[in-house]
This record gives sequence, structure tokens and C-alpha cells, in this order.
Amino acid sequence: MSLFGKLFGKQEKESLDQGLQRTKESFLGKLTKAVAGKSKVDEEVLDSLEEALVSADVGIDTTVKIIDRIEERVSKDKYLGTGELNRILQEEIENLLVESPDKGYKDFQLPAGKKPFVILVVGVNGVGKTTTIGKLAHQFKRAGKSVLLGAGDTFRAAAVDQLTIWSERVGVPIVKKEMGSDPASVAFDAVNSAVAKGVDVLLIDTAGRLHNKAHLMEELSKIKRVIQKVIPEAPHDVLLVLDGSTGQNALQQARHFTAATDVTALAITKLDGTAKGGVVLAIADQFKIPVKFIGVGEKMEDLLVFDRHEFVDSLFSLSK
Ligand SMILES: Nc1nc2c(ncn2[C@@H]2O[C@H](COP(=O)(O)OP(=O)(O)OP(=O)(O)O)[C@@H](O)[C@H]2O)c(=O)[nH]1
Ligand SMILES: [Mg+2]
Repeated sequence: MSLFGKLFGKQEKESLDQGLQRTKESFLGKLTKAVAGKSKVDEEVLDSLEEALVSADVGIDTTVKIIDRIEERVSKDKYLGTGELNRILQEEIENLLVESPDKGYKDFQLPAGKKPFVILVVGVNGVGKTTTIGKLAHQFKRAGKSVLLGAGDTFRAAAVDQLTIWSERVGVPIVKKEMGSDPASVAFDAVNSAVAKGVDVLLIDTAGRLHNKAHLMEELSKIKRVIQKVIPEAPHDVLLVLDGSTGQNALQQARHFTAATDVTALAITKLDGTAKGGVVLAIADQFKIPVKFIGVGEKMEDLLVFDRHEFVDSLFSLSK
């Protein structure tokens, strides 16, 4: 068993399989239809394959890349029974995805010498930022880390309340101020407190709903500047959260956001209950920024470290 096989436990594998259920059903259903009764990979098979990938929201660009690679391989191999197609497709998809260069989060461990490790969580409203912070807090705590939350979304009173509930549920402290306070000053206090307490990881929430996009980006820059007054190399990660159930819109959002601000990591949420999970492949293929986490439900445990092999493997495995 590979090292990662050990880290990626049975429980994680099960929640991944469950979370991707709808995408799998739709994708595998179409894939099976595409190759049914065929003894050779011809134009027709490739067309159907393309259709299956696009309808799982893998997106045109990534789909075309995959099909090209398969065409190349198939002509090289001359004859190819369709029974092998799944395996080749799986291999080519996996090879296409650049593995996240940062292994720091594997098993929710953090890079050494960066304490507190500061993660600034950004994204438009409703994508799952606050929930992802709650889940991350739980996972880091479970991995033996001390965690502090910073309630940087001061735009709505409910936002602070929501993060407070997560802090109680997980059992980690929170730094917060009343609604309408300057988010940068909350971030400043949170970083100072994290340093004073010697915590391992600080997770800072931000508002997704501001008056306009320029204002939102300005606010994020201000938060970053203030954090850097205390820890010059922080935030160690700016984690952009994307709602996977919006399919290609999530890709669009990632383009806009990464153009406007420095994003260093991606989290894709709400993969449960959608057939559009293929968007993870499109995002992982088209952004140099690594997909680090995926959200597969609303519960505390429903957050996984993204692993391309496990993801693709799950996508291709029939449910038991
Ligand atoms: N099914 C499912 N629901 C999720 C997931 N992640 C978040 N949600 C739900 O999505 C909704 C919005 O999540 P929030 O965490 O409040 O999103 P947010 O980005 O903080 O939103 P704002 O604070 O309004 O900007 C909530 O009802 C969450 O329970 C997920 O992975 N799966
Ligand atoms: Mg929120």
C-alpha cells in the first residue's frame, strides 16, 4: 500500500464515494452507454466520451485535452478493446492533473516553523466559507493542532453568530467584534491573539457580500496588510472557496477572483447532491493554484484533503 493509501483512510474513502454519488451515477452511466457494444475505440466512441465528460461539467477545454490524449494513445496502440477504455481514461485524467505542490495539509499536518499558520478564507457569498472554516477547525483539532478562529465577516450579525456556533461545536476559541466593525481590525486582533496564545493555526473568515467587487478586493488587501504587520509572511494561505454545485460558474468565479487577488489554495464545496463534480477536474487542470480541499456535505467531518488519484478513482468506481 502506498504511503498515501495509509493516510487516506477507509472513512475518507467512504465519504468521498458517497459525496460524489450523483456525479458518478451520471458520469458512469453516460460512459457505459458510450462504449456499450463497441469493440473498438472509434470516432463515435470518442464523441460519446466527450459528451459524457462535458455533461459531468469537466468543461470543454479540459475535455478536449483528455480526448486528444486518448486519441494519441489509441492510435499508438492500434487496436483497443473498449474494456480498456475506462482504465486509459482514468489514467489520462489523472496524469493531466498537476499534483498539489504543497503537501502541507496531507492528514491535516502543517509545515514546520510556521506558527501560527494563518489561513485567510475568501470567496463570494454563500459558497461555504464559514462552513469550511468550521470543518477545517474540526479536522485540525482532530489532528492534534490548536486552532483559533477570527470572525472577519463583520458585514452581517448572523455571520459572527454562525462562526461562534462553529467555535462552540468544535470547541475552539474565537476572536470577534460586533457587527459593522472593521474586518481588518478583527484580523489584527486575531493574529495578535494567535501569537500570544501560541496556537498552531488561525482561520480567518471574510465577508463575501460587500457593496461591490472592487470594495471586496480592497477589503481583502487591507486585511492582508494588517496581518502582515504582525507576521510578515502571513497569510500562509489565501484559500478561495468555490461552490462546486454551480459547475462551470465556479470556474468562472475562480478566474475572476484569482485575477483580482492573490489566491494560493482552492476549496471546492457542495460536491454532494450535484452531478457537476467533474468541475473539480476542470479547476484542477486549469489553475496553477492547487485544489486542497473538497466539501462533501454539511457536517463537521464532510471535508477532505483533495487527492487526484483518490478522486479519479472514486469517480470511476461503481457503488457497492
Ligand atoms: N451540501 C453541502 N452544503 C454545504 C457544503 N458547504 C457548505 N454548505 C452549505 O452552504 C450554505 C452556505 O454556507 P456558508 O458557510 O454559510 O457560506 P459562506 O460562504 O460563509 O456565505 P456568506 O457568509 O453569506 O458569504 C450553508 O447552508 C452550508 O451548510 C457542502 O460541502 N455540502
Ligand atoms: Mg460566511
